[in-house]
Amino acid sequence: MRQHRTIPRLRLLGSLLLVLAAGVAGTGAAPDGAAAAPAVRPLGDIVPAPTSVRPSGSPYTLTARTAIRVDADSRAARRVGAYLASVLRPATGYPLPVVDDDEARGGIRLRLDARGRELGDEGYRMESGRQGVTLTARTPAGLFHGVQTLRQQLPAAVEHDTPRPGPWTVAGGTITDTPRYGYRGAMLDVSRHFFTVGQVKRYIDQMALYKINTLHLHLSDDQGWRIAVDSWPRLATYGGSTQVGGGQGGFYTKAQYREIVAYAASRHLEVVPEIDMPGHTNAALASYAELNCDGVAPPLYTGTEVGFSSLCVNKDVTYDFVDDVIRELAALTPGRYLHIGGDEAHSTSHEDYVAFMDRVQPVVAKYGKTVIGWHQLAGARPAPGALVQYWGLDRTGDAEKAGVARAAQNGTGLILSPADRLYLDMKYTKDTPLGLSWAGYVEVRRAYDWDPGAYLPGVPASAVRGVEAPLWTETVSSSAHIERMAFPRLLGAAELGWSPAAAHDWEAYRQRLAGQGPRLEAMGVDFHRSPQVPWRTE
Ligand code: NGO
Repeated sequence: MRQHRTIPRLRLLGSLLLVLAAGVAGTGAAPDGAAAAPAVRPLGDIVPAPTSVRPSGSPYTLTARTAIRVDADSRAARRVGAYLASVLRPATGYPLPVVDDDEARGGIRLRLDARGRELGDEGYRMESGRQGVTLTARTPAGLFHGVQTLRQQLPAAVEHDTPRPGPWTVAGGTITDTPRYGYRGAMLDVSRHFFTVGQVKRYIDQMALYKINTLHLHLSDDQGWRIAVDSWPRLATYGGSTQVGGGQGGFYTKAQYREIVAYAASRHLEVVPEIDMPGHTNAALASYAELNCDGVAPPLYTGTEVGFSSLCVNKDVTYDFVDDVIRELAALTPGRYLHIGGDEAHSTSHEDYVAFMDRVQPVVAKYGKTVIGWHQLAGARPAPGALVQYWGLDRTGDAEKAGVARAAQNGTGLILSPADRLYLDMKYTKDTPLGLSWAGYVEVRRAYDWDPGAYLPGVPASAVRGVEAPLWTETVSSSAHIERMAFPRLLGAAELGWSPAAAHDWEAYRQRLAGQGPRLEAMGVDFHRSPQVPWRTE
């Protein structure tokens, strides 16, 4: 109910504030009226849309004396404070010391308060007024998401890495905000093209700004194996030695992989590693002849066909291999999930596929992890607690959709990644230079304008655990490419995952999205300037 009341109010007050903000701009004008100060961004004019927004009172303006105050005994709050300072210091040029709560007054206060039940595991409240801004959350993740809101309420110029003039003003009022779904993911395919630790970190930072909390890494496929496995070393050293188009590929050492996981954790993202099987395994089959039914290793593969490779389902060594790989990967994974792929096993019979999944899923459980599989797993016997990731499209047959719905009715959780909505590798239009188009063209509106809660017929709403935007990289080979395809569509996925269904509104969304243009620019992100969005300048 609360959502139904607050959202229309948000819009109304939003427009009111735009008018007010114009007034504020007027007061900053030079005598000749030439140089207007920048307007204050209306409270709630952010992505994803918050649950509840109540503008009131005066704005807060950061100064060179602003401190970031944290509870004296909370290292977790201090870490979030240090992160906030590192985000705000370069553009403001202010020192922004992180201090114990009682050492300063006013300014920015970060409070962890275990009693705020209504804020859940990831929610926060932001209260701002003349004296300062207070963020309250039950968990460090909630505080961190609150920090992203505070950041987006500041002018876009705050994203620059060199000093800008300001002023750095946050509108007054209260935002109370909790996510719709606990799983809000983005996937990066590091197999078709390899991406360095630095490139992955850059993408993680961009995800965090929009409250995405899961990074799914597609670590193996026909074209490359990207994670070191001590018990089967050639997987990485040989299987990782090329990529689509024949480039040199690469792989993560265990230390590098841990670095990615730790960096993601510092941004409150959980990493979900995927080893795709039994199909999409040419890199592994090329590395070890014994994994092939005929005992002959195929050559490495650098094309973009799918569905031609399969592990040998009837050989025992296959399960030694799977056990070793899952054991070593689980040991690198503090997160709950291990993704075992299972898509497009066109070279495996249905019977073999089911038998394979019956043997492999318990191995994931044995090493303490929960299975995620692409939705073809629904056609086998998903293990108790398993999640399936739906990647079908509008034209997917009813029988396939019904199979997924049946699994959901039987307790299997769903992550929604419809290819004709959330695949970030689909072209925006026929003129998009990068990307594929097998699922059609996916412009910004199409990516955003659907409801995950009512998407698949017959699926109980409680089965939907969230959404994920996959970026397959057959045509994507640099950070600039990633950003061209992910932005701005990733923001739509983030909003579908976070914001209440009652806030879903294309008109309102495209206005807020327009305000993210200058922010992405300031971050050096060269995004797709969709004509569907009235991009702003600041
Ligand atoms: C499919 C296929 C991938 C491709 C991708 C390209 C899934 C789950 N399997 O999605 O191998 O890279 O399409 O869009």
